Amino acid sequence: MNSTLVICKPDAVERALVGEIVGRLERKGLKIIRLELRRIDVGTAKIHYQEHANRPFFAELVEFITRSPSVIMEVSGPEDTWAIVRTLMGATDPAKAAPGTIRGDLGVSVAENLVHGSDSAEAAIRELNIFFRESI
Ligand code: 3AN
Repeated sequence: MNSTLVICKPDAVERALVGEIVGRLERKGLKIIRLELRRIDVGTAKIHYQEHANRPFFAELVEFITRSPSVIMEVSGPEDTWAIVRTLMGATDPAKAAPGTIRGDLGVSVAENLVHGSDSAEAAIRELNIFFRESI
């Protein structure tokens, strides 16, 4: 499995940064296999973020990811695509995200940090199955 799930979150769509983010993935050499503009529903958001269910920011996280459309993508590369995407994304906290990364260059908020990428090969399979059920 060399595909991973990438989401341009509502803040990225609202700020018209989808082209910038997709362009960075493409310039790196990754391929967009599927791409869909979709407002994520609350049920799907809770399943997707289930590992954070007990965190204090869970309600805020679900509210944010469902407030307006996201761009949901399957992205493919030769191997370990999830790890390549995570490097391009930068650290979760934009204060720690290195310049040159998506979050380091474009974001200032830990809650609204523009992009989601699966954090392991197993997570990629799980998350692609959530968002593109028919494809797995
Ligand atoms: P990443 O998105 O880098 O994998 P995670 O998995 O630790 O980061 O967190 C998932 C999402 O939860 C983040 N992208 C962010 O939107 C939100 N989040 C993480 N930490 C906080 C926090 N301290 N306050 C608000 N939202 C947070």
